[in-house]
Amino acid sequence: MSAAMDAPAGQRAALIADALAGLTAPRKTLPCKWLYDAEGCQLFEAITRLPEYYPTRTEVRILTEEAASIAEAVGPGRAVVEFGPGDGAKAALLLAGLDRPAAYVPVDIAPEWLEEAASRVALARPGLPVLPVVADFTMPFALPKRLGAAPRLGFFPGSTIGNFEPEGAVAFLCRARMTLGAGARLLLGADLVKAPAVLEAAYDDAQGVTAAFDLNLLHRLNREAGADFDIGAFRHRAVWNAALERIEMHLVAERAQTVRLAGRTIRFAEGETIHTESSHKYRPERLANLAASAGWRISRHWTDAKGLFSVWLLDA
Ligand code: AVI
Repeated sequence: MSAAMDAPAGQRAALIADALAGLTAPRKTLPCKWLYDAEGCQLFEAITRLPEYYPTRTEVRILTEEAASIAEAVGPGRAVVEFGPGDGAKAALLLAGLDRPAAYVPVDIAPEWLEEAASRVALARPGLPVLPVVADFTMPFALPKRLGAAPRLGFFPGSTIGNFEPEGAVAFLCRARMTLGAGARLLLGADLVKAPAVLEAAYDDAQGVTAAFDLNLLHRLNREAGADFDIGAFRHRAVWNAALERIEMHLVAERAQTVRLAGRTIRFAEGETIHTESSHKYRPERLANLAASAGWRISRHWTDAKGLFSVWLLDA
C-alpha cells in the first residue's frame, strides 16, 4: 500500500479538493487546518516551547497569576466546555482554580486529544465528571444531555480565534453562544498587536521549527495526495500584514517550477507564494467589537505586565 493510501479516504479527498482549489486560485493558498497531521501536531507542540513563541507561556502565566480573580469573575458551579483542548494543560490549570465546577467537556475532532485532555483534567480535579465530545467545533454540535441545567463556561484559549478570518471568528463566536445557551460565559484567549519584529520572530524562529511546521504541509501533500513537491525548492516566510493586523505564513517558491497534483499541473513563478496561515492579532477595542458582533458582552479582561496577550471573559 502506498503512503498516499494511508489517510482515511474521505479526508484524503477533502485534502485534494482543498489543495486543487487553493493552488489553482490567482493567489495560491492552502487552508491552515491541514497543517495539523500527526507530524504537524508534534511540531506545533515544539513551537509552543520556543523562546520566540511567547503566546503559550504568556497565556499560561495569566491563567496562573490571575487564577483567583478569574475564578471569582466566572463564579461557581459552571460546566466548562473547551473548544479544541490540545493536551488539556490549560483546562487543568483553569479547573484547579474554579469554584465547584460541574463538569469538563472537551470537544475535538481527534479522539486521541480528548483522551489526553481528559486524563490530565482527571488528575487536576479528581471526581469531576469529564464528558468528551468528538466533533468539529467549527460546525454545529450538541452538548451531552448529562450536563443538565448547569450553567456553561466556554473555554477557547491559545488565540486560535486569530486563525479565523474576522467573519469566521464572528461566525464561530455566534455558534459558540448558541451551543452554550442562555446565561453562558466564554473565556477567550487573544493575542495582541505588538512590534512586528517580535511577531515575525515568533513565527519564524531561529531553530527553524516553524519553518518545518509550514513545510510539513507540502510533505503532507506528497504523502497523502500523491503530489510531487520538491520541498527543497520552497522556503518558509512569516510577514506582518499591517493593514489587516495579522501575521501571515507563506511558502515561497525559490525558482519557477511545476508540480503534479491529482492529475493537474500547478505552475509556480519564481518568488510566488502559497499563503498557508493567518494569525490575527487584536487591539482590545477590535476584540470588543468582534465579540459584540457575535452577541457577547465583555465582562472583564486580563493581560500580562508587558501587554503581550489577553484573556477575556464574555457574557452571553
Ligand atoms: C494554533 N495557533 C493559535 C497558532 C498561532 O499562533 O496562530 C498556530 C501557529 N502557527 C505558527 N506558529 C503557531
